[in-house]
Amino acid sequence: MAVTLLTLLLFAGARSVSCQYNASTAIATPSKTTSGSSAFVTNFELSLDDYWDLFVGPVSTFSINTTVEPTPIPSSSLIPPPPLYYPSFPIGQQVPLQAKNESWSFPKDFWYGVAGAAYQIEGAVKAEGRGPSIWDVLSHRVPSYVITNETGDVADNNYYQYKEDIARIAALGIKAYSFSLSWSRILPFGSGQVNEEALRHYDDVIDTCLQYNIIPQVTLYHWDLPLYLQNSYGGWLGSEIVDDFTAYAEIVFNRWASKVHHWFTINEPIVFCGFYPLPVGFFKNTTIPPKQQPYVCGHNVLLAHANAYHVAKSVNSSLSVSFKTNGGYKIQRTNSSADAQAVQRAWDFQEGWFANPTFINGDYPPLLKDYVSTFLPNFTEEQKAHINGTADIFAHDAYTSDFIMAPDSGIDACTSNSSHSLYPQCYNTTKLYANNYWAIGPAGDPGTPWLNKATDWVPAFLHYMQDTWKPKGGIAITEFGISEPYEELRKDLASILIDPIRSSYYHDYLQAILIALSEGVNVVGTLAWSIYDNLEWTSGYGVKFGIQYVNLTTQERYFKASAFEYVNVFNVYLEK
Ligand code: GBH
Repeated sequence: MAVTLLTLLLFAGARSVSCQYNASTAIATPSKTTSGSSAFVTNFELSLDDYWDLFVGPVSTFSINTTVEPTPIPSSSLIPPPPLYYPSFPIGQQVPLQAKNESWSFPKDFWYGVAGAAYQIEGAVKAEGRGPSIWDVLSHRVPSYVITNETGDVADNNYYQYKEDIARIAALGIKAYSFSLSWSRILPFGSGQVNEEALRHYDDVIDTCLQYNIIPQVTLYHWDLPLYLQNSYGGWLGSEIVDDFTAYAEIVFNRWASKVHHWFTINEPIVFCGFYPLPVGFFKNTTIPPKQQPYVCGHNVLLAHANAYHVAKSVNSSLSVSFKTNGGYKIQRTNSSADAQAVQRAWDFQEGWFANPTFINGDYPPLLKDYVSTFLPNFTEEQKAHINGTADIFAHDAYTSDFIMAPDSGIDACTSNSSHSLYPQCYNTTKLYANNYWAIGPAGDPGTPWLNKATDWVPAFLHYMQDTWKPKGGIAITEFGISEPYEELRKDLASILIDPIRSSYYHDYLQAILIALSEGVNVVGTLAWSIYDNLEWTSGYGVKFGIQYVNLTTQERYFKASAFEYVNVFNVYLEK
């Protein structure tokens, strides 16, 4: 009976609608048939829980799952390690060598801090309304995308232990803490409904920094794209991302502009745009050719970043807002003109990709433009003006340097052949020096073949950045660090905590910055990567960058020797 009644009502409703059309419209309107599988789309509602279950599945949790108050930092844990440097002829008690060069100093307001990023440290991935990000899928569903098949489900449990984490770096004497916001906590589906619990969480992270006199520095996007945006329109490959990122930025800047001065919009677009094409079968398909995808991503990144910059400035014009880019010094392998051209290609395809538009002229550097203008729309004059000038400091993640050379087949044979393995960049790199016998410097862990300690090249690099991009607010090294070789194999705490390669990396890198400062380069801050060992993306937890060790079974933290080395250089050289 009920069914019949309902049927009748529906029928009556339909009839009343169709009555509103006149006869000719009714005839011209085709019946609802279509063909080609791409023409059929779904349109149904999924709750956040359904969405998790469908795309990610069960996640792990940790026993500490409410916010923990910090316990006092035992003073015994703040005793520095035995000194690494001794005078040539130690007399009696050994004392560390502090051969201070009196012509070097860090300016008083130089900020030195530590950095981390949401997916790598937070854990608590389903807590308090967080929506899934692409990294939940990559780690849970794509076999061996993280080579160890580990996930960020628990990570360093920072979501609950952040008070302790902030108290610990304050106890060391560190001045700044740089972290990223999880977009899919704040907007579980990437746009639309805001999750108040997430806002309150980050309120407290920021307030805790201020309470401990730590300068909070906030990145809006460190690669953990809300899954829904990837599924809806291909994430950074879709132009819709520009408006969605802008709306997210509005929420963030309106909430925290009064408490946070140092902002970074987007972390290392070269890297995450390079993740495209994402593994087939896990996300929405795209028809954009694989080699073009990184640059389509980059195009949207520039527009999204520029919007976010202007949003921030409209909220508070005194904020410091920048991109975070990455790269390294490019050393010409030989003095051939082919290698000189290769070096320029490398600058244009790495630093220049985002630095030229934001610092120079709102447009891509010439050698990159030769390639991307074959498929990307040119920026309009209006867009160029909108993009140019949208970085207050040159915030660079500068870990290492490379020798650069032309491809064996020559540059032209590469640029004219889209199936060349080095296409479209068409330059080659090596870390090997002098007949491929010596590395550029001590190697990091075998899990990071891209990383050697090459701190000798840092002064030249800083000069190059200042001379080329002329950042008004100076240069900050917003990530630097090294994976201590084979650290994962050390099983007893005593051998884990002394990390000599990392310690000398920070010591020498900071001295290289002091040299550059003394030569007139304006360096304003440094952020050590990382606050502690964390999920090293596709390498899992075995590759360690922390200046603190984390026991992942108990979630206890321990200072490594490098933490003291890092702070010590400032104790010696910071202007009082
Ligand atoms: C940073 O990227 C990231 O911002 C941070 O999240 C990460 O934990 C940290 O580095 C340490 O890796 O394997 O040859 O394909 C640094 C820049 C870009 C360097 C990707 C390594 C991979 C080179 N990284 N790159 S390769």
